[in-house]
Amino acid sequence: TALAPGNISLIGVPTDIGAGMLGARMGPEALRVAGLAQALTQLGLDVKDCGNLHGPANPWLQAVNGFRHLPQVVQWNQLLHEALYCELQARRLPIMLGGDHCLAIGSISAVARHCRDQGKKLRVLWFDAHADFNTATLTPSGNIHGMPVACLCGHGPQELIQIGGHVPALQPKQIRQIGIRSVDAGEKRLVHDMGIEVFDMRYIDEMGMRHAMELALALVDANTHLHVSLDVDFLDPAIAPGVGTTVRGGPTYREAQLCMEMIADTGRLASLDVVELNPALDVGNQTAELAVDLIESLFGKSTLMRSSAAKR
Ligand code: 4U7
Ligand code: MN
Ligand code: MN
Ligand code: MN
Repeated sequence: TALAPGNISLIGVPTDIGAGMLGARMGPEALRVAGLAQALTQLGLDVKDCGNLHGPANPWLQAVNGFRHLPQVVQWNQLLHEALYCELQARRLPIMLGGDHCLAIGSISAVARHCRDQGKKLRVLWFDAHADFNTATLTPSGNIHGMPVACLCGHGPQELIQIGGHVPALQPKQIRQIGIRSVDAGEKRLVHDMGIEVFDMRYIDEMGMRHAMELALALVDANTHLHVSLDVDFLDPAIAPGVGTTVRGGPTYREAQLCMEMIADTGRLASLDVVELNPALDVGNQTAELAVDLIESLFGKSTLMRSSAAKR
């Protein structure tokens, strides 16, 4: 199997501007303290830590017209879009260290722009307990971390949907959602109408993670840019307590490892978001350490020389 690109860039985005709880701003530091750069270096990768982006503070205001902190969310995402696009242009593999999930608007719009430049196909794997497909009228909270997929598909405020210059940044058919188990009523309708392919927990219970991932990765080929957006609340809260929006009944440690290993096997991983880690809610630094462990698998740590029998 092909190897992932060897040059990694870490981009810290310390903000909780789109979340309903404070603390995700500490995510980048917790991942650094858990040894992310060292772990990747150990795997033979060349790691550059670009440090943190600097954006507006979180003013902790009420929603206005269905959105909380829209101007600040726009600013953070514009900064991230440019920084991540630069790393992609330099042929590096960016890892965005969030921060809350509203930041996927900036990161994935940059990835989509890069893929358009390069004539590459894009596949986005969205690992999350939530569908993140709310709009101003559907949202029960006004928190923009519940809206990034809708925004990327062109449903959202103009300032957010046009960050990458091309509206919509993404087509629903480029997205696969895995681990979903909490979707708001109106959001459910929209996800369905948009035709997003969802491997929810019910599907994973019935069919197994291996089958779900085989389908999620189907047709990924040598010309595909694979982007992983990992919301840490994807994981079962028993193993990942350090998130603001826990939903019980998530994937186990082994199921999550299998996801990462199957992605590593494709050799097509080209960008990654790690978001929604909230160190203020963690037990020790265990959720950050688990995230680092999973990222190591994503970059091939647990991949042994597989026999042909094991591959079947
Ligand atoms: B996350 C929620 F109402 N759907 O919109 C909302 F349940 O990035 C939660 O996936 C969103 O963690 C969770 O506020 C956003 C809520
Ligand atoms: Mn999310
Ligand atoms: Mn989530
Ligand atoms: Mn969350």
